[in-house]
Order: sequence, then C-alpha cells, then structure tokens
Amino acid sequence: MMMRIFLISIFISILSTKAYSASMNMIGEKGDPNKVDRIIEIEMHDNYYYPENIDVKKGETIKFIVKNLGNLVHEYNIGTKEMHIKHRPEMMKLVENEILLADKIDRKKMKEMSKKDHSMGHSHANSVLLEPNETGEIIWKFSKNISLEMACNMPGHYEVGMVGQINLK
Ligand SMILES: [Cu+2]
Repeated sequence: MMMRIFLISIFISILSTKAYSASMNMIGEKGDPNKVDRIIEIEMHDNYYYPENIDVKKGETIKFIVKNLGNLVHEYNIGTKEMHIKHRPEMMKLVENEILLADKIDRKKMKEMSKKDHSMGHSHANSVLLEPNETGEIIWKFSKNISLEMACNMPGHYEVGMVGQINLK
C-alpha cells in the first residue's frame, strides 16, 4: 500500500514538473503577494523604459508597478534574451490577428482566440501587456542566478531600444 502511494506521488510530481515551463523555471518564479520585499515602479514610454536598468538581489521578491505613459501598446516582460526572441513571433501573431493594435488591445478577441490557440492568451506571470494610460503589476521572485532583460516584444519596439537590464547582485 505504501509503495503504491509512493509510486503515485512520483507520477504526479513528474506530471506537474512537465506542466511547468522549463524556461520559466530558469528565471525564477511567480512571487507571493504576501512576501514582497520591495516595490519598483516602471514607466513605459514610446519606446523605452524608465528606469532603464535595475538591480535586484538573488532571492528578492519584487512587486513591479508598471505604468504605460506612452501613446502605444507596450509590454513589460521579464526573461532571458532567448525567451524574448522566442516570444516575438507570438506577439506578431497577435498583431496579425488584429488583437494587438498600435494603441489598443482587443482583450475580448484575445480571450476568444486563446480558447483555440493557447499562445494567443498572453497570460504569463512574468509579463504584462498594457494600453496607453493603463497600469499593471507583476510580482516576481528572483530565485535564480541569471541575468535577465525586461523587454517589450511589440513588433519593432525591442529593436529600437525598448529593453533594459535586470542585474542580479
Ligand atoms: Cu513597446
């Protein structure tokens, strides 16, 4: 009986590990709202962040309050350079499907499309997508020793400099 429970629990833990995105694991984890160490405010402009670079300590849970003060839709996404490169075609797909417009997000359409294609949902704990004048939040625990970028993957924005460094100290 014990053996059986043991095997079942191993099976469940393998399943849940698989369900967890490997790349997400690599950069840290979704932070606990009750364990926030520090709040950092980020302004998004056309097309840059202020502040441009930030320092975080390993193990720190940061609540990012992100304000879009520009006239265009912007993204605040925490990831490695490679993760951003991978994410850009997904963003392009959202633009092609007219879910993301230059200054508007069709959230209703996004929800509809995401039922058929999960990548269209753009719901990840490490990113927030905002229209002009919107404010969003990310709570992230920097539990891994890895250099990260905050980046906007709206087509063309990263390329003109909408990217900043998150330095882990
Ligand atoms: Cu942008």
